[in-house]
Amino acid sequence: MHTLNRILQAGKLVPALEQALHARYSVHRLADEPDPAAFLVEHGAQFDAVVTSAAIGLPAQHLAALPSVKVISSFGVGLDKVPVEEAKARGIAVGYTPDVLNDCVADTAFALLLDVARRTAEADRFVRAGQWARLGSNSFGLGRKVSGARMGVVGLGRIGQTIARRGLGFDMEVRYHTRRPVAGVPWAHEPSLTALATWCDFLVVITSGGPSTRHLINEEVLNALGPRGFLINVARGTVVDEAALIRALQDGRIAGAGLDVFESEPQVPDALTGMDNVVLLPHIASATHETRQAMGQRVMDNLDAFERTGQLISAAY
Ligand code: A2R
Repeated sequence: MHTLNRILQAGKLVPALEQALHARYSVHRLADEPDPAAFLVEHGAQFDAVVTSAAIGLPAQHLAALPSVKVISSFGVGLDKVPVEEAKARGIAVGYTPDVLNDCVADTAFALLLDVARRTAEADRFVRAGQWARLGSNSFGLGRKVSGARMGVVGLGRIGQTIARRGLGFDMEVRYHTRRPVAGVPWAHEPSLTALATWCDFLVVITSGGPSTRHLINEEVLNALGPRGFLINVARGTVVDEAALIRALQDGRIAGAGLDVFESEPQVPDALTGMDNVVLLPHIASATHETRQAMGQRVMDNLDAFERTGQLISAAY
């Protein structure tokens, strides 16, 4: 038994999770403190668990001020803001919520892909602005066919494989790039990211974030994607060199982009908001009632399992 007496809530959580957490445990919200760092210096030792999210994470210096913490339970699959290495070095368990969001993130990748290719958001703006009535039939122009196109998936983990399977329903040809080929999948591995970008019509990015994937999608990859190629990013904003992407879009060196994530969220560069061939979402890939509920449940189940067995259902290492 690892009874959790006092939990530190690192930041804002979805209401249902916050409610469940506070109903079950004695929880303190760090966000209520005017000076969180000073609070942790004085009171850090009383907490034996931290609950956070992929968006908020936990600064390593905060973890350093929490000497009694035994477990961190994070809402989300991204670990780029969670100090996993520091936790591991101290034997602190790190829980997260993989798998339960695969479908919704994959659906969002396709929502972006279909939207940017068939120009549905742009067409909606066209109708609302009265342009259809003013300019008449066929005035909107043409989009790009999705069915049967070539999709390159960058990152073929849990979500990447779900996206690749969606491609089958659209009769797409699918190939992927990862550092190591994935055994037992029906799609061809492309060891060169540039070669994958050259080959495909849609390059869908779904790697993990963090330093190892920073600016993986750079000028060279975008040039390889070419003026008929579209970039979709549902991974992390840091994976794409945003300045290079803007230049490529401005020069017409790629056809368009569908983005759920950005380098400095929630800031989106004005250069992007002014373009009609980009679709911009406010990081909502997993944001459905069903999936957010399941993610919150996994945060609670991880804590519960840790209390009962010392093990997590979904452990980050
Ligand atoms: O390279 P590998 O064999 O470790 O494959 C992983 C791939 N990946 C990379 N691919 C190419 N170049 C890299 N530098 C690189 N680093 C990682 O990303 C693996 O195929 C994939 C990550 O898969 P999972 O760990 O299963 O993550 P999941 O659940 O699919 O979520 C992906 C990301 C999250 O980390 C959040 O940032 C976002 O989706 O929501």
